[in-house]
Amino acid sequence: MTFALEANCDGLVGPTHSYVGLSPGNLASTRNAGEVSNPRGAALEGLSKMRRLADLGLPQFVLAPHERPAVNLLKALGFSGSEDAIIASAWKDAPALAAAACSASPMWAANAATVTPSADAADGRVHFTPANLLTNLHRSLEGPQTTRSLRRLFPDETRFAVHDPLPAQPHFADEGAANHVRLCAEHGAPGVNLFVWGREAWGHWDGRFPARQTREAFEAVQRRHGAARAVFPQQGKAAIEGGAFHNDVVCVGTRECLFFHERAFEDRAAMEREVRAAANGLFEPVFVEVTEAELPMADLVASYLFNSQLLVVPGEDRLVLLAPVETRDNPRAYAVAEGLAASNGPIGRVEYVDVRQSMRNGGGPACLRLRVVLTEAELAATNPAQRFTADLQETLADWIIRRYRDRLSPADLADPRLLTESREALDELTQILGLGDDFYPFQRTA
Ligand code: SUG
Repeated sequence: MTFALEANCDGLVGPTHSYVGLSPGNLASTRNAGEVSNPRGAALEGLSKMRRLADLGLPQFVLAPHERPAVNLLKALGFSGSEDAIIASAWKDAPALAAAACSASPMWAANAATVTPSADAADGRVHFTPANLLTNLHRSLEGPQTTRSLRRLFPDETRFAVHDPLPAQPHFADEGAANHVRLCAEHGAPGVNLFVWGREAWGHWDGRFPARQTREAFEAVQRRHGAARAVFPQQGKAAIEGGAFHNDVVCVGTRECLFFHERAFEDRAAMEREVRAAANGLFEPVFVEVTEAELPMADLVASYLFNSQLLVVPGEDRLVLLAPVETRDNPRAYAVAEGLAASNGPIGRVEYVDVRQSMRNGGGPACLRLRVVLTEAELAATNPAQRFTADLQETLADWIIRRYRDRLSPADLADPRLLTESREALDELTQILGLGDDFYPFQRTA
């Protein structure tokens, strides 16, 4: 076995972070629609979380926000004239389209791609399939820029394969790593890959909320990546119904530990049987299940207990759960979390982190990061300018404070100055993160 570490690639919050209620089935997004956001505060919260991970000794990377407002979307939809005129007429005639073009949703990097580490991939490279995110208009814009972004961070094609997103077709609706869990004895050892899907492409979906991931999408990802030891459990319909729009709202796994809610899987017994069979001879999976009686779905969604980062921390035997402060503030979720740490199970302690700005759009600590298991040689082949350090934190904090607003209402998204402000900020960011001068669409047409 080659030694490997798990790196976290966090999506930096963009200057248009806002509460517009764009995601049906994501209860926080719906509930907070119309609120005033604080893009500066949100971006700084994200930086503090990255700092905490780096301080724990884990490799941490920064992924750049995407260009927003996405004027190219509005142009494609028939709005014409100068960019200011395009934005103004879109807000006047089709505000839902204009709002979608402003979303800062690429911050939720767990949805950026599905990743297969080299230990599991048939050709020994690290494979990425950027998610097409086609269930929601505002997220369907992300795939091409995410592809570009991952190719900058993982440029060496002898070690990394960054595929194109799956065909943008409802049969292949794909939300990336938010629905993928990898269990293993050690990060560098062969793993078992759980590809958790919500609906079948040719099946009938009658849920109140969308099932965002198809089985066929994940089967295609598994084939492309040559991902070994794959199992395909179905998401619990009751979980989606209760507001768990991604599996990572009800489940997180690391090393041999799968930590999940009783509603997470449609057929929990089959899931366990299949995971045990796939892990046979490699490791003994540990299933840590929380029942509905211990944590009702409503508290689960309010606390985001399972949307935590479950970490192997150097020097610590047991896993560390990095949970949102909402877990600490929910008596039931807090009791579950602290009870786990006090017991003799795989989770040794819990830390709490404040990402409230993101949480109000349904994105907890686990949503904000893409996990990438890397050997030391692979780690050395990444773009060094995107590696998070105390110096980079200082540079980015200064950039955020100079460039971001601390108040943004949904109506402010129509302000034509926001386009110029955002572009100037992102143009500077490409220098900071070593992304070149052709990273964003606006840089390529300038
Ligand atoms: O896709 N929210 C995101 C949250 C993504 C959370 N990611 C994971 N669970 N991995 C979503 O629903 C809300 C944007 C708005 O409503 O303005 C939003 O897109």
